[in-house]
Amino acid sequence: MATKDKLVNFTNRDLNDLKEELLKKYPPKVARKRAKQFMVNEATDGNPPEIQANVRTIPGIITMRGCTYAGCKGVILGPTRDIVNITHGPIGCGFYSWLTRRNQTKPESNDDWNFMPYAFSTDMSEHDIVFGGEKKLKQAIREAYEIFKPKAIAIFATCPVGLIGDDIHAAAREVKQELNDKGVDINIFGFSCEGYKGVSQSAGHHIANNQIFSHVVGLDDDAKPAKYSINMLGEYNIGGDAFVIEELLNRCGIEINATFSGNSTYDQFARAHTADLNCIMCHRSINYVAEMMETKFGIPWIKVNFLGVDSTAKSMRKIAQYFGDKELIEKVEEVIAEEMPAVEMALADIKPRTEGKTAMLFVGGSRAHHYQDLFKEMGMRTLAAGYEFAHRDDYEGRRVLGDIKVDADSRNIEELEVEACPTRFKPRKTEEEKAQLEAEGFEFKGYDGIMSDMSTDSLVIDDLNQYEADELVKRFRPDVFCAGIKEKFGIQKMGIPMKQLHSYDSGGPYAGFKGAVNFYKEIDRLVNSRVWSFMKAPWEKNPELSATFVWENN
Ligand code: CFM
Repeated sequence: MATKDKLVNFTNRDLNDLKEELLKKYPPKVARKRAKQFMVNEATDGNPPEIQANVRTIPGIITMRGCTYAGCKGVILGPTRDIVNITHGPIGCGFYSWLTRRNQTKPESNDDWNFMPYAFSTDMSEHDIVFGGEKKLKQAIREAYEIFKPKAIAIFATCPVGLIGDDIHAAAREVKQELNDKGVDINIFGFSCEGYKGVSQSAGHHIANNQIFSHVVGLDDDAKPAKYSINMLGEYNIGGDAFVIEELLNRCGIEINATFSGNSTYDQFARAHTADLNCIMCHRSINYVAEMMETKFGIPWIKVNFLGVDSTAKSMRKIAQYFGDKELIEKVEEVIAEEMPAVEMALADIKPRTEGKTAMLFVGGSRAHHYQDLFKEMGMRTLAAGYEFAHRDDYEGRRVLGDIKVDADSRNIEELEVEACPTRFKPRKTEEEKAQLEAEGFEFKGYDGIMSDMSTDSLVIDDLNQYEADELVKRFRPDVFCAGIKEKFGIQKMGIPMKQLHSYDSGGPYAGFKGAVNFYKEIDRLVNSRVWSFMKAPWEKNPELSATFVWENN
């Protein structure tokens, strides 16, 4: 690989030149579109540049994105252990979405079902596509009930289901009625999350949240929340992150009433409306639920981040400040103080080796941002970052929400009309209490985008593709590249360590204080190992071969 061109000590002019050079490879129309999604992070009037996001990937580009079904079934519903998730579609959709995300769960007893290791599919075949698959779907629901007797069954539509028009919602209603009539207490609902429905996974998150909100949240009015009861939204327990966060908060006396959806259960969703605060970790995937719960039940929401030591401490203090009790505020400080020595010891060891190293992060919707805190703590610089499917506010901050153009693809996804519940709406704080908190610097419903946290001489790129990823690696030779499994081996073959930030490879947890220490150690190991520099592609060992590798010579 050409290392002679490596960009070091570059200026924004160099970055703009690089952008121009890379875009030249595209046909003019494509280049014009990419130019709006590939930004040098230069601020004007203190504001980050406007980026185009959440629009269709240009055909022909090898995108890193997934599909709407993946966002709905895999991301949002995947981590809930006691709902039987049936994929209505060909077996491949069910198989490839089966346990591929490392969301962990911990059943509380032997009676506590965990359906996550199962793959439920209607296994549609040509006959069902031609003559309709509803009969088979209803049969599958009945069969799943007979065998497992779950509290709930969810049905997910794949692409062919939308194309042939099977009505999964009617099938769900019919079998639910049939079972309810027999005295069975079961909830059955469907998700019209066909893969093509939106431009990415993001549409699937929205569809999933709408249905969970409509069919489950608020069903259990008997739940008795603890004194300091919160819901954790947008934390999916990848590699055990949610376990670390829960343990940390429990030690402070804060109870997690429901998680959406790491280590979650059906009953948690049903009682979610009884908590006193919603904390949002990954805003991108779940802001809808927080907004709807605030309108319907009066629960305020705040943004939190448990990735990075400073962010973890800040989030814990913010929750304590919200409840405002001296006893809780002191307990939180005590727990932070207990955790800090191990963090300081780890940093003292690894920082001399990681300081000054560089990273690139391209992940779905919020990790490319959140993980920068951990790199900062190690003294590392983020050269380039971006999301697969986030929206403009995730880049530029919530202030741009009103300016986001609603296009046909977004209009395709239903927006629920939610009103205050006549009997259960209960504001958790009075307007005066909220104003008082805000006067103390407390922020409700607030988050800044990735851009304002990144240096002005970095690149921010939406929906990065294979060609651009390869070029970035060749030009910058970062010390570590963070993305997902699809990118992993291409990057490693170029001699650069690659860390999966979706699945964490086999590592984690990385959340909270203990997770931060794990992450520091892992990155130290990667950026200081020489193993990847021994990688030699066949054409490097034997230059005559290079003529056969057209992409290398273009
Ligand atoms: Fe939120 Fe996530 Fe992410 Fe995401 Fe995802 Fe994920 Fe992700 Mo993979 S919910 S947006 S849809 S933080 S699965 S746990 S790692 S792309 S950055």
